[in-house]
Amino acid sequence: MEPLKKYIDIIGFPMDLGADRRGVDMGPSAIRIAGMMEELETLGYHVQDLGDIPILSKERQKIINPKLKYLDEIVRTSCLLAEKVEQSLQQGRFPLCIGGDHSMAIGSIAGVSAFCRSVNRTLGVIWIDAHTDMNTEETTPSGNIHGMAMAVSLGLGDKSLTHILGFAPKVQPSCCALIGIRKIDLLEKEIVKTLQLPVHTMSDIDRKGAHAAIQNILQSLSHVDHIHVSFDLDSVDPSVAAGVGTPVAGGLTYREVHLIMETIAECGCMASLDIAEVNPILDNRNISARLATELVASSMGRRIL
Ligand SMILES: [Mn+2]
Repeated sequence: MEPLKKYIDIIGFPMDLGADRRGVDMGPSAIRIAGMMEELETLGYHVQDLGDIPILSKERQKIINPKLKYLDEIVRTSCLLAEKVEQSLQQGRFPLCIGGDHSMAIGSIAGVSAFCRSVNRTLGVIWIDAHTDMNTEETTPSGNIHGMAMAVSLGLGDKSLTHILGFAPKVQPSCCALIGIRKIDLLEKEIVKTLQLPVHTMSDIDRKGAHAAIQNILQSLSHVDHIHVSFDLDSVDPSVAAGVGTPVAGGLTYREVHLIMETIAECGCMASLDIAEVNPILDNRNISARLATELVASSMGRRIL
């Protein structure tokens, strides 16, 4: 397992083309305003903010395929993000991607996977989310690409998405684990079952507890060399985080989600991280972005005592 990196690159990805509801493109600003950089510096990291990847707004383009909305711009910008992430890892730094809707993970995981390939490391992905994001253009009810990011990383879906940086899949199903899940579309369920994707639903957490669930995940990934965590803020209950892209009732509590992040930090195996779906328009005085910032700190080693 690779130890936590001392140097962090913050990469902003102000993307809202992957989702219907507007506002997540302001997520990177909200997270910066919440003090992400200062929080990490307090923990002793050297932080460099690489700024945002420029993305064309919805007003400046048309939907060509309603089953893959804004595909071209998402592919173009995902490539840019993937290259930035790969570069950051090549320089021995820790890429922290702040979004933006969860289609961001298509690019970030592509970059991490390309790096792992080049140095012969096995990649593992922990997907913390209310949704499995396992749709393809054939199963999607909405055509929104943020609901396809996990599937794309596993090599399922449109080739222009799955083959970013020229290869697929980016990660194997047995090297993934999903947690916080409570909403899966009907056809999406079939894909999840066929792939035997390790999914830890909210009812699993109700039964076993959040700590046991994340420990189980970390144990199941003990064979991988690099763990990428893709965190969708809608995994948290809307009563705690209202400012998210797609709120779903019955999510992780404030303490459960911190405990999950603290346990990931204890294992010392996380080598890259996404924070997605912060929507300041639906938020109340930036509470959700502040929570996102705290959770990053917990995952990077902040302790109560
Ligand atoms: Mn998601």
